[in-house]
Amino acid sequence: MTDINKEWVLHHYEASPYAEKIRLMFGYTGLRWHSVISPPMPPRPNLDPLTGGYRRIPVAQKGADLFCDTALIALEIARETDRSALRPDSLSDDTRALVAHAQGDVFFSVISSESPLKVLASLVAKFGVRETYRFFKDRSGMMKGATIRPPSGKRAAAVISTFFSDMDAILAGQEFLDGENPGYADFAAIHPVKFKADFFETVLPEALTHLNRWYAAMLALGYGERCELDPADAFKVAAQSEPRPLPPSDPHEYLNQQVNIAPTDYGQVPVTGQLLTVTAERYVVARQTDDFGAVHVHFPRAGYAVKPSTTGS
Ligand SMILES: N[C@@H](CCC(=O)N[C@@H](CS)C(=O)NCC(=O)O)C(=O)O
Repeated sequence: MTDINKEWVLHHYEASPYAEKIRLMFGYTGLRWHSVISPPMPPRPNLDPLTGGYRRIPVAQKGADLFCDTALIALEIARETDRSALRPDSLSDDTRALVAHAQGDVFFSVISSESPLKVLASLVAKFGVRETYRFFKDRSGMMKGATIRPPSGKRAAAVISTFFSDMDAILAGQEFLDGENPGYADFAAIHPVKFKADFFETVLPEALTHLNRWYAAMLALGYGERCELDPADAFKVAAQSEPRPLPPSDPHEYLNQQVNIAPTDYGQVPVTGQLLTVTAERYVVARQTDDFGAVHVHFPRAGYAVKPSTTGS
């Protein structure tokens, strides 16, 4: 008999590339997980009450602990399954640069490398006209305050084709980016590739045989033991659980204060809570809620900024 309060819940939507990174990690590690489907854009009444408004997908939950950002979720999976190769900090300098490129310029170029008409046709086919309009409005709003400038047009097309051929060249000499077995880099690099293939229903260039072989091997990892869960049950899990014990904190100027924490790159919607713990790898804030009691929301240190808040949680 398993205890759902101690198992992974993933808040995601099927078409989310970053969620695919984690779903495949669940497949590789053979973990059992519960899937809660979120809408592809806010409002997310099934998730915001838990996180306090973090706007990106995916979010992982275990009991009354919420984990934002796939870098931190990967770290949790690596620790739980004793696979250090899944840790983001296990990468060599070269592979770290490849991952940053895959999840930055390549990820954003997937859409911007195609003609606006083709993008529109794909979106309308998936969402219908009304939702496509909402989607454009949402994503352009999300990118308004962004500190990154995604490539567009010809430059974006070149980013994609160069990335594919660079990957093919690396994979000519090794099974996976991490060597004989998949590691963090493989999961971080496959999601923009799959995004391109799925979104535009295209196949990878046939001549890139190593890339194709790796792509098939990665997808063959599957998604582990996935069980569907109603959002209300994920709420119950949080309400029935206490946040897990925290590691000792490093000193921090805002420790124990009410803070706003937000990504520094895009989707910078802040989460407000009491800053409980700061370690080399993460920030943890506590939110006191009427519906679930205390929940702890975890963020990676890298790519997130903390500021004092003047409002309550
Ligand atoms: N650094 C984040 C990036 C996540 C991200 O960009 N997710 C996309 C979906 S794949 C997103 O949240 N888009 C806006 C949205 O879904 O509201 C992570 O690793 O989790």
